[in-house]
Order: sequence, then C-alpha cells, then structure tokens
Amino acid sequence: MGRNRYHRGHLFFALDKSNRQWCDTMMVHRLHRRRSGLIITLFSIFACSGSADAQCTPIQADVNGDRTVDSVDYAAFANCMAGPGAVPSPDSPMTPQSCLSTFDLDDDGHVDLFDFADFQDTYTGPIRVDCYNVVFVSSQAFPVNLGSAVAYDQKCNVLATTAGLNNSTNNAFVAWMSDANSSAATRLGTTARGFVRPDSIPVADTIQSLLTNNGILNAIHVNEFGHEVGSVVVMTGTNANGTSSSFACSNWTSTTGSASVGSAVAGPGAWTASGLVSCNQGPARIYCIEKTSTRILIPPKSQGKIIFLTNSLFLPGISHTPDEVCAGDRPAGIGTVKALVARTNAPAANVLDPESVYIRPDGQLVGTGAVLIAAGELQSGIWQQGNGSYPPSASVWTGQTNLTEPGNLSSTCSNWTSTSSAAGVGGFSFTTQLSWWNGLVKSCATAMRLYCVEQ
Ligand SMILES: [Ca+2]
Ligand SMILES: [Ca+2]
Repeated sequence: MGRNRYHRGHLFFALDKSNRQWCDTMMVHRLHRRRSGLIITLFSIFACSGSADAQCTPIQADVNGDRTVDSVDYAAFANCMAGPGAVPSPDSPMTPQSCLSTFDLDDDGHVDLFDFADFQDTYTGPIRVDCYNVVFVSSQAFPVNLGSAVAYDQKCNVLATTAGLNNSTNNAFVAWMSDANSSAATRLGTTARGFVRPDSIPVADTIQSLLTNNGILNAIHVNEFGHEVGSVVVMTGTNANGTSSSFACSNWTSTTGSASVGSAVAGPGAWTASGLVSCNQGPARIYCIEKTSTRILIPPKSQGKIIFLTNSLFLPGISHTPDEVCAGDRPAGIGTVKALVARTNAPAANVLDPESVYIRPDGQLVGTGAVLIAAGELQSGIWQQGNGSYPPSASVWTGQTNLTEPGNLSSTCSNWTSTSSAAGVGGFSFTTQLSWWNGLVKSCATAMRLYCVEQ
C-alpha cells in the first residue's frame, strides 16, 4: 500500500491538466490549513500524477488501502480521534502510530476536528471515478458521416479530456460505435473492467456482464460532466453483444439508410440496441467508454425491499395467480412477495409502501415506493429476475396505465383469469421511464412476466 506522504520543508508546485478534481481540492485545502502555521508546506505534485497508476493514486486517509476514502475509513478515523493535545489511544488493529500516519492530516501530532475537516475533503465514497473506466453519453451530437466507427474515438477523447476524465496521452476512451470494419467490443478490448458513470454510479463490473449477461446495473443517461441527459437516442451501430450491426449509415459515411441506436435510459440490451433510426435525422449522441482500468468493481448495495422480475411467464387464466407466480420465482431468503399488478378491486399501489425503498436483487436502487406509485422515473429499472439473471428484453403484465387506480376487466384480462379478453396493459422491463409500467397493450393470450415486490 503506497502512502501519500508529502515532502515537508520543500516547496513543490506544479499544475497538471490531467489531474482529477480531488487532487486540486486537496491541494487548495492544504494551502489553506497551513496559512495559520509557521510555514506553508505544499505537498508534492507526485501525489497526483507521474506514476503508471496516475488515475488512481493513493490517498493518505485510506486506511484499508482500497484507494477510496469511505465509511470503512471513517470508522477507523473515529477510532483514532483523540482530540486536541492528546495522543490517539485506539482499539486494535490501529496503533497510535498508525493513527497518526494515516489520519493526522495536518501533521500536528494529534487527531482532532481539524483532521476531520481534512478527512471530509478527501472523502470519495465507495466508488472513486478516477479509479475505474468511465462511461458516458456525449454532451454533443456528432454527424452520422464522420467516415468510420473509429473516427468517433477521437471525439470521445476530446470530450473526456475537456471534462478531466482522460489519461495523460488523451487516448483512454473509445466510442461505442461499430461498422463493418471495426466493432465497438473489439476496440474496447478484453481486459478492461470496472465501468462507472461520471457521477459515481456503477454500470457494470466486467465486459461479460456488460455484453453477455446483460447485467447493466444502471442506465448510462449522464454526460461526461455527470449531468443528466434524459431519454436520448444514442447512435451505436452495435448489437447487444458488442458486435457490428448491419445498420451503420453505410459505415458512417452517409446520411441515407438507417442506423442501430440505443436508449440512454435503457438497461439490458436496449442501452445499445433498442431500434433503428434514419440516418437523415442528422447528428446524434454517442456513448464513450474508457478502456484502461482493470480494477475490480464491487458495486455498493442499497438496503431496502426487493423488487424483481419473474423468470416464469404468466399466462392469464392458467392455473396460477400472479401472486403464486411471484412466490415461485422469489429470491432465496425472501419471505412474502406479491405481484405488482392492478386488480379489478385494487390498484397496484396496494402492494407498495410509499415510505419504503425498493432495490433489485443485485442491491441497486430502483426507487422509493412513492416514486413507483407515481410511475415516476426509476433510479434503475426492474430488469433482474428473482434468480439473479438479466433478461435482455422483457414484456411485463401490469393491468392498468397507472398504479393508483384499480384495473378494469379489459386492462387486467378479467382480473387475470381469462386469455379471451381482448387486450391487457403491460410494460417493458428494460427502461427507467414510464413505459416500464404502461408501454404496451397485448392480447390476453400472451404469456409475459410479472413485477414482484417483497412485502
Ligand atoms: Ca478505503
Ligand atoms: Ca492533526
């Protein structure tokens, strides 16, 4: 574990445009803290750059060496804090010396509230963006005829550099664009792992989870600055498995024909391949993906009630009720679950608690009960089955266009008892937008999945 000890009594100062914000913040703060002392000591710029791992440098207050400063480190800090003028007397495994070397951030020989202020400034949370591969939607739209898929890589790298996300050689990113000569997956390579949004939200750990298992943890609807872009169409020319689709505006040379696109608010499969658009619709946004980090991403898990998709398909009128199908497909260790469907005598909202938080089996936040009841935009979609798998695209029975009113005989396929009713209401599991609930109308003779919620 490298420790970020700075050089005392020497004046080092340099600016490095590739530095991440946390470096800059830390430097400014140290300058400020030292103005009240006898000398102003600047820590070496080598704390922020100059090594092969320049994008994920050690931080002094990182006691467990995982390069993040988070609640684990805070617990150790609290154990060390003895107050002004006192030598730390921590519980094991910390020692007075390890407390001082890790948490005496202003080097005055004790761990006190001044160090706590410094500690807060270095706090990164469990996902430190500069330690992982960043994935974003371009803030700008680009012409569909730049000449090749590869030509968009440079656009991504310019955006990433401007946003302070790129490496020192400004080539860490590839555009998620494919054509007959180059696929996005090939340019991404096979060794990269740990993909996160610029706002520290996890997307996927491995390329396999991204492209093979459809395990998209959160949709990629933020740009390189971490700002929301909403429900935008993103041109890709790329299939769900990362290979080249047949539709790519004539290898990105023409404004005629059509192109495969993804949806920035979508998860499994549809994030890269949700449909086709005409190339004559003009410039479009692109996804950009960093490829240099090989750090394992362990996504933080939220606490809450489980909400999941059935892996079984439910056919109205067949022997099981929606609740029985949900019970049969619930994750191990989960107690009572109910189907999130409208019934003729009850709205779907009756099985939700507005005060509760709902999470997928993988621990990713879906939303509060209040947000779900309002059919609001989800933090992440309900696109994981109770058994942990992520179906690429799933249609789901819901029974009403909103969650606050009972269904009627038609919208609920006769309260889920008849395949002969004309058509019922359902949604698409792959999106975080309202169509997760009411995006489709289907013949009641259709077998589809169900959303299920822990009670
Ligand atoms: Ca840590
Ligand atoms: Ca101190």
